[in-house]
Amino acid sequence: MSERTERSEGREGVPGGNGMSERTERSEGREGMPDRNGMSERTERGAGRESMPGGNGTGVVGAGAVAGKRVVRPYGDTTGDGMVQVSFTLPVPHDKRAEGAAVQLANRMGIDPAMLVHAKPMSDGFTFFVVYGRVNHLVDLDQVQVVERDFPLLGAKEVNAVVKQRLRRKLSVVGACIGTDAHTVGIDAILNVKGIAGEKGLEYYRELKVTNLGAQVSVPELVEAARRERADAVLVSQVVTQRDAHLHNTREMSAAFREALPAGKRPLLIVGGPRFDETMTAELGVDRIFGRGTTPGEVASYLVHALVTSRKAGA
Ligand code: B12
Repeated sequence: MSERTERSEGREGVPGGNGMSERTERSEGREGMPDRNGMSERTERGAGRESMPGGNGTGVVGAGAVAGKRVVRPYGDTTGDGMVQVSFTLPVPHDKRAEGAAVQLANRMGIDPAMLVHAKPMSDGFTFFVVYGRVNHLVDLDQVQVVERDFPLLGAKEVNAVVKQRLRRKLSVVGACIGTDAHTVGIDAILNVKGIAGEKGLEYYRELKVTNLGAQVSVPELVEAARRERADAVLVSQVVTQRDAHLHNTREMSAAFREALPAGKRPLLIVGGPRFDETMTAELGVDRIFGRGTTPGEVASYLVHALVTSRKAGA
Protein backbone atom coordinates (compact mmCIF):
# COMPACT_ATOMS: atom_id res chain seq x y z
CA MET A 1 0.00 0.00 0.00
CA SER A 2 1.36 3.40 -0.90
CA GLU A 3 1.99 6.17 1.59
CA ARG A 4 -0.59 8.22 -0.20
CA THR A 5 -3.14 5.42 0.09
CA GLU A 6 -2.38 4.93 3.75
CA ARG A 7 -2.98 8.61 4.34
CA SER A 8 -6.39 8.59 2.71
CA GLU A 9 -9.28 8.38 5.14
CA GLY A 10 -12.42 6.32 5.42
CA ARG A 11 -11.50 3.43 3.13
CA GLU A 12 -13.78 0.43 3.22
CA GLY A 13 -12.17 -3.00 3.79
CA VAL A 14 -10.12 -4.20 0.86
CA PRO A 15 -11.63 -7.36 -0.68
CA GLY A 16 -9.92 -10.71 -0.98
CA GLY A 17 -7.45 -11.86 -3.61
CA ASN A 18 -10.07 -12.37 -6.32
CA GLY A 19 -11.05 -8.70 -6.06
CA MET A 20 -14.65 -9.60 -5.08
CA SER A 21 -16.12 -8.34 -1.84
CA GLU A 22 -18.29 -10.69 0.20
CA ARG A 23 -21.23 -8.37 -0.13
CA THR A 24 -22.84 -7.65 -3.47
CA GLU A 25 -25.75 -5.72 -2.08
CA ARG A 26 -28.01 -3.50 -4.14
CA SER A 27 -27.00 0.08 -4.56
CA GLU A 28 -28.25 2.41 -1.87
CA GLY A 29 -30.08 5.69 -1.69
CA ARG A 30 -30.35 6.72 -5.32
CA GLU A 31 -33.33 8.99 -4.73
CA GLY A 32 -31.44 12.15 -5.62
CA MET A 33 -32.34 12.54 -9.29
CA PRO A 34 -31.47 15.93 -10.66
CA ASP A 35 -34.24 18.38 -11.35
CA ARG A 36 -34.33 20.77 -14.26
CA ASN A 37 -31.57 23.01 -12.97
CA GLY A 38 -29.33 20.01 -12.37
CA MET A 39 -29.73 20.07 -8.56
CA SER A 40 -30.94 16.98 -6.74
CA GLU A 41 -33.16 16.93 -3.66
CA ARG A 42 -30.34 15.09 -1.97
CA THR A 43 -28.03 18.03 -2.43
CA GLU A 44 -30.52 20.62 -1.31
CA ARG A 45 -31.47 18.71 1.81
CA GLY A 46 -28.30 16.79 2.53
CA ALA A 47 -27.07 17.54 6.05
CA GLY A 48 -23.48 18.68 6.10
CA ARG A 49 -23.25 18.69 2.32
CA GLU A 50 -21.26 21.35 0.60
CA SER A 51 -23.47 24.09 -0.73
CA MET A 52 -23.87 24.77 -4.40
CA PRO A 53 -21.89 27.39 -6.22
CA GLY A 54 -23.36 29.91 -8.60
CA GLY A 55 -24.87 28.96 -11.95
CA ASN A 56 -21.60 29.30 -13.84
CA GLY A 57 -19.96 26.56 -11.75
CA THR A 58 -18.08 29.02 -9.54
CA GLY A 59 -19.27 31.01 -6.58
CA VAL A 60 -19.36 31.57 -2.85
CA VAL A 61 -19.60 28.55 -0.56
CA GLY A 62 -21.84 28.22 2.47
CA ALA A 63 -22.95 30.61 5.15
CA GLY A 64 -20.18 32.76 6.55
CA ALA A 65 -17.83 31.99 3.68
CA VAL A 66 -15.46 34.69 2.56
CA ALA A 67 -17.00 36.58 -0.32
CA GLY A 68 -15.18 36.07 -3.60
CA LYS A 69 -13.97 32.57 -2.78
CA ARG A 70 -13.39 30.71 -6.02
CA VAL A 71 -15.32 27.46 -5.89
CA VAL A 72 -15.96 25.13 -8.80
CA ARG A 73 -17.84 21.95 -9.54
CA PRO A 74 -17.74 19.77 -12.65
CA TYR A 75 -19.51 20.60 -15.89
CA GLY A 76 -21.16 17.95 -18.07
CA ASP A 77 -24.38 18.81 -19.88
CA THR A 78 -25.19 22.15 -18.26
CA THR A 79 -22.85 24.50 -16.42
CA GLY A 80 -22.26 23.52 -12.80
CA ASP A 81 -24.33 20.31 -13.02
CA GLY A 82 -21.62 18.25 -11.28
CA MET A 83 -21.44 15.59 -14.00
CA VAL A 84 -18.26 13.47 -14.19
CA GLN A 85 -17.13 10.44 -16.14
CA VAL A 86 -15.01 7.69 -14.63
CA SER A 87 -13.62 4.47 -16.04
CA PHE A 88 -12.42 1.36 -14.25
CA THR A 89 -12.05 -2.40 -14.60
CA LEU A 90 -13.64 -4.98 -12.31
CA PRO A 91 -12.35 -8.56 -12.03
CA VAL A 92 -15.69 -10.09 -13.06
CA PRO A 93 -17.07 -11.47 -16.34
CA HIS A 94 -19.43 -9.11 -18.17
CA ASP A 95 -23.03 -9.75 -17.13
CA LYS A 96 -25.92 -7.93 -15.45
CA ARG A 97 -24.46 -8.40 -12.00
CA ALA A 98 -21.16 -6.93 -13.14
CA GLU A 99 -22.98 -3.87 -14.45
CA GLY A 100 -24.88 -3.53 -11.16
CA ALA A 101 -21.58 -3.79 -9.29
CA ALA A 102 -20.10 -1.00 -11.41
CA VAL A 103 -23.05 1.29 -10.64
CA GLN A 104 -22.85 0.45 -6.95
CA LEU A 105 -19.14 1.24 -6.89
CA ALA A 106 -19.82 4.57 -8.57
CA ASN A 107 -22.55 5.35 -6.03
CA ARG A 108 -20.11 4.64 -3.24
CA MET A 109 -17.61 6.96 -4.86
CA GLY A 110 -20.22 9.70 -4.43
CA ILE A 111 -21.59 9.56 -7.98
CA ASP A 112 -25.34 9.70 -7.69
CA PRO A 113 -27.17 9.17 -9.95
CA ALA A 114 -24.66 6.98 -11.81
CA MET A 115 -25.33 5.92 -15.40
CA LEU A 116 -23.45 3.03 -16.93
CA VAL A 117 -22.56 4.23 -20.42
CA HIS A 118 -20.08 1.58 -21.50
CA ALA A 119 -19.20 -1.97 -20.47
CA LYS A 120 -16.80 -4.18 -22.40
CA PRO A 121 -15.29 -7.58 -21.59
CA MET A 122 -11.50 -7.16 -21.42
CA SER A 123 -10.33 -10.76 -21.18
CA ASP A 124 -11.49 -13.82 -19.28
CA GLY A 125 -13.09 -12.61 -16.07
CA PHE A 126 -12.51 -8.86 -16.48
CA THR A 127 -14.86 -6.06 -17.57
CA PHE A 128 -14.07 -2.43 -18.36
CA PHE A 129 -16.70 0.18 -17.46
CA VAL A 130 -17.36 3.84 -18.12
CA VAL A 131 -19.83 5.51 -15.75
CA TYR A 132 -21.25 9.00 -16.14
CA GLY A 133 -22.97 10.70 -13.23
CA ARG A 134 -23.28 13.49 -10.78
CA VAL A 135 -21.11 14.41 -7.79
CA ASN A 136 -21.93 16.88 -5.07
CA HIS A 137 -18.38 17.82 -4.25
CA LEU A 138 -17.01 21.31 -4.65
CA VAL A 139 -13.44 22.44 -5.07
CA ASP A 140 -12.16 25.66 -3.57
CA LEU A 141 -9.49 26.79 -6.01
CA ASP A 142 -7.77 28.80 -3.28
CA GLN A 143 -7.17 25.60 -1.27
CA VAL A 144 -5.60 23.70 -4.18
CA GLN A 145 -1.88 23.12 -3.71
CA VAL A 146 0.25 22.80 -6.82
CA VAL A 147 3.81 23.51 -7.82
CA GLU A 148 3.66 26.62 -10.00
CA ARG A 149 6.45 27.35 -12.43
CA ASP A 150 8.70 29.78 -10.52
CA PHE A 151 11.24 30.42 -13.25
CA PRO A 152 11.02 32.21 -16.61
CA LEU A 153 10.52 30.19 -19.79
CA LEU A 154 13.44 30.79 -22.11
CA GLY A 155 13.95 29.97 -25.78
CA ALA A 156 16.86 27.78 -26.91
CA LYS A 157 18.91 30.81 -27.97
CA GLU A 158 18.47 32.47 -24.57
CA VAL A 159 19.39 29.24 -22.75
CA ASN A 160 22.56 28.87 -24.83
CA ALA A 161 23.48 32.52 -24.36
CA VAL A 162 23.06 32.44 -20.57
CA VAL A 163 25.05 29.20 -20.19
CA LYS A 164 27.82 30.48 -22.44
CA GLN A 165 28.13 33.89 -20.78
CA ARG A 166 27.58 32.95 -17.15
CA LEU A 167 28.76 29.33 -16.82
CA ARG A 168 31.48 29.66 -19.48
CA ARG A 169 31.45 25.94 -20.18
CA LYS A 170 28.92 23.42 -21.38
CA LEU A 171 26.28 22.39 -18.88
CA SER A 172 26.45 18.61 -18.48
CA VAL A 173 23.22 16.61 -18.21
CA VAL A 174 23.00 12.86 -17.59
CA GLY A 175 19.64 11.13 -18.10
CA ALA A 176 18.28 7.60 -17.59
CA CYS A 177 15.36 5.36 -16.81
CA ILE A 178 16.38 3.62 -13.61
CA GLY A 179 15.43 0.32 -11.98
CA THR A 180 13.58 -2.11 -14.21
CA ASP A 181 11.77 0.70 -16.02
CA ALA A 182 12.14 0.47 -19.79
CA HIS A 183 9.76 3.31 -20.72
CA THR A 184 12.25 5.55 -22.48
CA VAL A 185 9.81 7.52 -24.65
CA GLY A 186 9.37 10.22 -21.98
CA ILE A 187 13.05 10.84 -21.20
CA ASP A 188 13.89 10.62 -24.92
CA ALA A 189 11.26 13.27 -25.61
CA ILE A 190 13.08 15.56 -23.21
CA LEU A 191 16.65 14.69 -24.24
CA ASN A 192 16.71 13.61 -27.88
CA VAL A 193 16.92 16.18 -30.67
CA LYS A 194 13.50 15.17 -31.99
CA GLY A 195 11.88 16.42 -28.77
CA ILE A 196 8.12 16.62 -28.30
CA ALA A 197 5.18 18.95 -28.88
CA GLY A 198 7.02 20.93 -31.53
CA GLU A 199 10.02 21.58 -29.27
CA LYS A 200 13.49 20.18 -29.84
CA GLY A 201 15.05 18.15 -27.01
CA LEU A 202 18.05 19.16 -24.90
CA GLU A 203 20.55 17.60 -27.34
CA TYR A 204 19.62 20.42 -29.71
CA TYR A 205 20.92 23.06 -27.26
CA ARG A 206 24.49 23.90 -28.28
CA GLU A 207 25.63 24.71 -24.75
CA LEU A 208 24.22 21.55 -23.15
CA LYS A 209 26.15 18.29 -23.19
CA VAL A 210 23.68 15.43 -22.97
CA THR A 211 24.46 11.85 -21.99
CA ASN A 212 21.40 9.62 -22.33
CA LEU A 213 22.01 6.25 -20.66
CA GLY A 214 18.69 4.77 -21.81
CA ALA A 215 16.63 2.08 -20.08
CA GLN A 216 17.02 -0.04 -16.95
CA VAL A 217 20.07 1.73 -15.57
CA SER A 218 21.09 0.74 -12.05
CA VAL A 219 21.63 3.44 -9.45
CA PRO A 220 25.38 2.69 -9.08
CA GLU A 221 25.77 2.93 -12.88
CA LEU A 222 23.97 6.27 -12.83
CA VAL A 223 26.14 7.66 -10.03
CA GLU A 224 29.25 6.49 -11.85
CA ALA A 225 28.14 8.11 -15.11
CA ALA A 226 27.29 11.35 -13.30
CA ARG A 227 30.82 11.45 -11.82
CA ARG A 228 32.43 10.59 -15.16
CA GLU A 229 30.46 13.23 -17.07
CA ARG A 230 30.82 15.80 -14.25
CA ALA A 231 27.06 16.12 -14.39
CA ASP A 232 25.52 19.43 -13.40
CA ALA A 233 22.14 17.74 -13.47
CA VAL A 234 20.86 14.17 -13.40
CA LEU A 235 17.51 13.56 -15.08
CA VAL A 236 15.72 10.36 -14.14
CA SER A 237 12.51 9.01 -15.65
CA GLN A 238 10.11 6.71 -13.85
CA VAL A 239 6.94 5.64 -15.59
CA VAL A 240 6.04 2.34 -13.94
CA THR A 241 4.32 2.99 -10.60
CA GLN A 242 3.36 -0.56 -9.66
CA ARG A 243 3.98 -1.11 -5.94
CA ASP A 244 5.25 2.48 -5.84
CA ALA A 245 8.38 1.47 -7.76
CA HIS A 246 8.84 5.07 -8.92
CA LEU A 247 8.96 6.32 -5.32
CA HIS A 248 11.28 3.58 -4.04
CA ASN A 249 13.65 3.96 -7.00
CA THR A 250 13.76 7.74 -6.66
CA ARG A 251 14.51 7.55 -2.94
CA GLU A 252 17.24 4.99 -3.59
CA MET A 253 18.75 7.23 -6.27
CA SER A 254 18.75 10.41 -4.18
CA ALA A 255 20.19 8.56 -1.16
CA ALA A 256 22.97 7.14 -3.33
CA PHE A 257 23.93 10.61 -4.57
CA ARG A 258 23.89 11.98 -1.02
CA GLU A 259 26.19 9.18 0.05
CA ALA A 260 28.53 9.35 -2.95
CA LEU A 261 29.04 13.10 -3.18
CA PRO A 262 29.30 15.89 -0.62
CA ALA A 263 26.82 18.78 -0.65
CA GLY A 264 27.96 21.36 -3.17
CA LYS A 265 29.44 18.66 -5.43
CA ARG A 266 26.15 16.89 -6.01
CA PRO A 267 24.35 17.37 -9.31
CA LEU A 268 20.87 18.79 -9.41
CA LEU A 269 18.50 15.82 -9.11
CA ILE A 270 15.43 15.89 -11.31
CA VAL A 271 12.82 13.14 -11.76
CA GLY A 272 9.97 12.99 -14.18
CA GLY A 273 7.08 10.77 -15.17
CA PRO A 274 3.34 10.91 -15.66
CA ARG A 275 2.28 9.79 -12.21
CA PHE A 276 4.54 11.73 -9.87
CA ASP A 277 3.11 14.15 -7.34
CA GLU A 278 5.11 17.30 -8.02
CA THR A 279 4.84 18.42 -4.39
CA MET A 280 6.92 15.46 -3.13
CA THR A 281 10.41 16.82 -3.81
CA ALA A 282 11.48 16.95 -0.14
CA GLU A 283 10.07 13.50 0.60
CA LEU A 284 11.94 12.01 -2.34
CA GLY A 285 15.16 13.96 -1.81
CA VAL A 286 15.18 15.56 -5.26
CA ASP A 287 15.33 19.16 -6.44
CA ARG A 288 12.44 19.08 -8.87
CA ILE A 289 9.73 16.80 -10.18
CA PHE A 290 8.24 17.16 -13.66
CA GLY A 291 4.93 15.53 -14.56
CA ARG A 292 3.04 14.58 -17.69
CA GLY A 293 3.11 16.97 -20.59
CA THR A 294 6.53 18.38 -19.68
CA THR A 295 8.36 19.99 -22.60
CA PRO A 296 12.14 20.20 -23.13
CA GLY A 297 11.97 24.00 -23.03
CA GLU A 298 10.58 23.91 -19.48
CA VAL A 299 13.38 21.60 -18.39
CA ALA A 300 16.11 23.67 -20.09
CA SER A 301 14.70 26.85 -18.53
CA TYR A 302 14.65 25.23 -15.10
CA LEU A 303 18.26 24.03 -15.49
CA VAL A 304 19.40 27.54 -16.33
CA HIS A 305 17.42 29.00 -13.46
CA ALA A 306 18.59 26.48 -10.86
CA LEU A 307 22.20 26.13 -11.99
CA VAL A 308 23.07 29.51 -13.42
CA THR A 309 20.84 32.52 -12.93
CA SER A 310 19.75 31.89 -9.34
CA ARG A 311 23.33 31.05 -8.30
CA LYS A 312 25.89 33.69 -7.47
CA ALA A 313 28.67 34.04 -10.02
CA GLY A 314 31.59 31.72 -9.25
CA ALA A 315 29.55 29.62 -6.78
C1 B12 B 1 4.85 2.76 -24.85
C2 B12 B 1 4.55 1.94 -23.60
C3 B12 B 1 5.33 0.80 -23.37
C4 B12 B 1 6.52 0.42 -24.26
C5 B12 B 1 7.73 1.28 -23.84
C6 B12 B 1 8.64 1.52 -25.03
C7 B12 B 1 9.67 2.55 -24.67
N1 B12 B 1 10.83 2.38 -25.27
O1 B12 B 1 9.45 3.46 -23.89
C8 B12 B 1 6.68 -1.10 -23.91
C9 B12 B 1 5.80 -1.92 -24.86
C10 B12 B 1 8.10 -1.64 -23.92
C11 B12 B 1 6.02 -1.15 -22.52
C12 B12 B 1 6.27 -2.16 -21.62
C13 B12 B 1 5.63 -2.26 -20.40
N2 B12 B 1 4.66 -1.49 -19.94
CO1 B12 B 1 4.09 0.15 -20.81
N3 B12 B 1 3.28 1.57 -21.62
C14 B12 B 1 3.50 2.29 -22.71
C15 B12 B 1 2.43 3.39 -22.90
C16 B12 B 1 1.41 2.86 -23.93
C17 B12 B 1 2.91 4.76 -23.36
C18 B12 B 1 4.02 5.39 -22.51
C19 B12 B 1 4.60 6.53 -23.31
O2 B12 B 1 5.47 6.34 -24.14
N4 B12 B 1 4.07 7.76 -23.12
C20 B12 B 1 4.48 8.94 -23.90
C21 B12 B 1 5.55 9.76 -23.15
C22 B12 B 1 5.99 10.92 -24.03
O3 B12 B 1 4.92 10.27 -22.01
P1 B12 B 1 5.57 10.17 -20.55
O4 B12 B 1 6.31 8.91 -20.35
O5 B12 B 1 4.51 10.52 -19.57
O6 B12 B 1 6.67 11.34 -20.55
C23 B12 B 1 6.35 12.71 -20.44
C24 B12 B 1 6.25 13.21 -19.00
O7 B12 B 1 5.81 12.26 -18.07
C25 B12 B 1 7.61 13.75 -18.69
N5 B12 B 1 8.68 12.86 -18.29
C26 B12 B 1 8.79 11.53 -18.30
N6 B12 B 1 9.97 11.15 -17.83
C27 B12 B 1 10.65 12.26 -17.52
C28 B12 B 1 11.92 12.46 -16.97
C29 B12 B 1 12.37 13.75 -16.74
C30 B12 B 1 13.72 13.95 -16.14
C31 B12 B 1 11.54 14.87 -17.03
C32 B12 B 1 12.04 16.23 -16.78
C33 B12 B 1 10.28 14.68 -17.57
C34 B12 B 1 9.84 13.38 -17.81
O8 B12 B 1 7.97 14.31 -19.93
C35 B12 B 1 7.54 13.46 -21.00
C36 B12 B 1 7.20 14.34 -22.17
O9 B12 B 1 6.11 15.18 -21.87
C37 B12 B 1 1.80 3.49 -21.46
C38 B12 B 1 0.32 3.83 -21.39
C39 B12 B 1 0.08 5.27 -21.66
N7 B12 B 1 -0.84 5.55 -22.54
O10 B12 B 1 0.71 6.13 -21.04
C40 B12 B 1 2.06 2.08 -20.93
C41 B12 B 1 2.29 1.84 -19.40
C42 B12 B 1 3.19 2.98 -18.91
N8 B12 B 1 2.96 0.55 -19.37
C43 B12 B 1 2.57 -0.14 -18.38
C44 B12 B 1 3.05 -1.45 -18.09
C45 B12 B 1 2.39 -2.16 -16.93
C46 B12 B 1 4.06 -2.03 -18.83
C47 B12 B 1 4.66 -3.41 -18.62
C48 B12 B 1 4.91 -3.81 -17.16
C49 B12 B 1 3.74 -4.42 -19.32
C50 B12 B 1 4.12 -5.87 -19.12
N9 B12 B 1 3.31 -6.58 -18.35
O11 B12 B 1 5.09 -6.31 -19.65
C51 B12 B 1 5.97 -3.33 -19.43
C52 B12 B 1 7.12 -2.87 -18.52
C53 B12 B 1 8.40 -2.84 -19.23
C54 B12 B 1 9.47 -2.28 -18.34
N10 B12 B 1 10.40 -3.11 -17.93
O12 B12 B 1 9.42 -1.10 -18.00
C55 B12 B 1 1.56 0.57 -17.53
C56 B12 B 1 2.16 1.09 -16.22
C57 B12 B 1 1.17 0.91 -15.09
C58 B12 B 1 1.73 1.37 -13.77
N11 B12 B 1 0.85 1.71 -12.88
O13 B12 B 1 2.88 1.42 -13.55
C59 B12 B 1 1.02 1.66 -18.51
C60 B12 B 1 0.51 2.94 -17.84
C61 B12 B 1 -0.11 0.97 -19.32
C62 B12 B 1 -1.30 0.59 -18.44
N12 B12 B 1 -2.33 1.40 -18.34
O14 B12 B 1 -1.32 -0.44 -17.86
N13 B12 B 1 5.21 -0.12 -22.35
